[in-house]
Amino acid sequence: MNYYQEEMECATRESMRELQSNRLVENVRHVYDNVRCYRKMMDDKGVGPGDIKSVDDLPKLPLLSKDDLKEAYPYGLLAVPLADAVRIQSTSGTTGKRVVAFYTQGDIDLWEDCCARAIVAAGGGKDDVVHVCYGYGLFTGGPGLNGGSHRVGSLTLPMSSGNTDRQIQFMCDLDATILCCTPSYAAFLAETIIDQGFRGKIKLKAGIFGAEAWSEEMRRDIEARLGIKAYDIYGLTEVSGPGVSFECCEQTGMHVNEDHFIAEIIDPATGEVLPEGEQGELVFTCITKKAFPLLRYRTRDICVLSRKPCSCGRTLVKMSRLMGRTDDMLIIRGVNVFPSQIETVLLNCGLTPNYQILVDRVHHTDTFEVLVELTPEMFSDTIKEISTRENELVAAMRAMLGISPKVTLVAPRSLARSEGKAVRVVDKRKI
Ligand code: DLL
Repeated sequence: MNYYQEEMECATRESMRELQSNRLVENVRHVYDNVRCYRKMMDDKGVGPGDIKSVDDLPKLPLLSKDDLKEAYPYGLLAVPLADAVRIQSTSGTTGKRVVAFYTQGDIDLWEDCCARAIVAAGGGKDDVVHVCYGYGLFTGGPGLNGGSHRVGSLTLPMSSGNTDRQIQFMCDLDATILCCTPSYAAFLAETIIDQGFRGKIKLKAGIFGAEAWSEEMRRDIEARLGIKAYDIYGLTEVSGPGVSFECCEQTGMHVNEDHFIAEIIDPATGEVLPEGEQGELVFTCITKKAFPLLRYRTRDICVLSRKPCSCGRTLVKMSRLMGRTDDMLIIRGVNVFPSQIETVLLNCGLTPNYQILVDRVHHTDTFEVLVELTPEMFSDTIKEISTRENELVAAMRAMLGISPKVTLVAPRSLARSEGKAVRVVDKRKI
């Protein structure tokens, strides 16, 4: 079994808790002393740094939300002198609000270590050629995996996103073995590689895909098309970037790098901490970062934590695949709908994960339509066959969601492809 930092990845529960407690006490003091707005939040809650003696005291600290970050923009949460900060990264702004995160050189080093753990867990080593087509620049995907790949000593291809033909040419010519990109771009690359007859020329063995939700069915589909093992990777700009957690060979959830980030699950409505195994909102506390060390940050991501022993030998707690976000959950005619549920239905019915959800409100009633691409093989079906297929999809979606959308099958390749995160939902009700 390969580990990048075995001592941390396979630590006993007791030693990890002790390490976390020591680091927590130190970082709470650091934040209290250096971040005025969080000090005020602690003072308002009547809690001081002296009240935090171990991980058990974590729930005493106030929760921090994205709105707090917005209010503190740009420098309000910077916890070190500007002279010690060496870089910023920023969110893609999918919810319309940008967040700027700061890093010291030490913060970047530990972030790259986290990404290196993910690459090694996916079977990467010095002899590998790591093809990174996450975006570079403000987005954390490219810089994070690039840095991790350097740490591992792999040959790194800093491709960034875009120019699919060039991506495929480099992948073939340089014998890339590990592909890093969003799952939707991996699916598009797979489609193009097969169409252009390059399937026999690629040497990929693994993919490290994250930054957006994807289903188990989509994983199996990409694995089969590219002949690889596909690993999930999770992270968010506010907490550093990719590598907050990563998947191992068991592929049953992502190990959280607990020596750097403490994970909790809370009830999104009440803020109460939920017991292990219950589904709720993921909250992170950074215990090693210095420039932007968020404490009890609400991610809005919904998942479950599990400490069930893992066959890979890692003892780091595992978070499940995300079940959605508290803010991408659509409420259509009063029913909760997550895009991931629709994706599962499509893949179960033999379709591709190329779809778009259109929601609108007409005469005070929500309209709900799903555009779904036909596969090239289905495109030659008769109108009757296509209409039967639409009806089957409506029934399968009704069974999964409890409400029926209008399903419209469209021509293969007619929905826009994304090189980064895919746009799955067009909700006109908000406009
Ligand atoms: O997406 C960081 C990243 C880059 C992760 C590359 C993995 C790979 P943000 O742009 O700040 O950062 O978006 C963070 O994306 O709160 C989740 O909602 C979502 N997300 C990230 N990874 C996953 C994943 C990067 N594996 C937000 N599965 C997070 C589902 C994910 N959603």
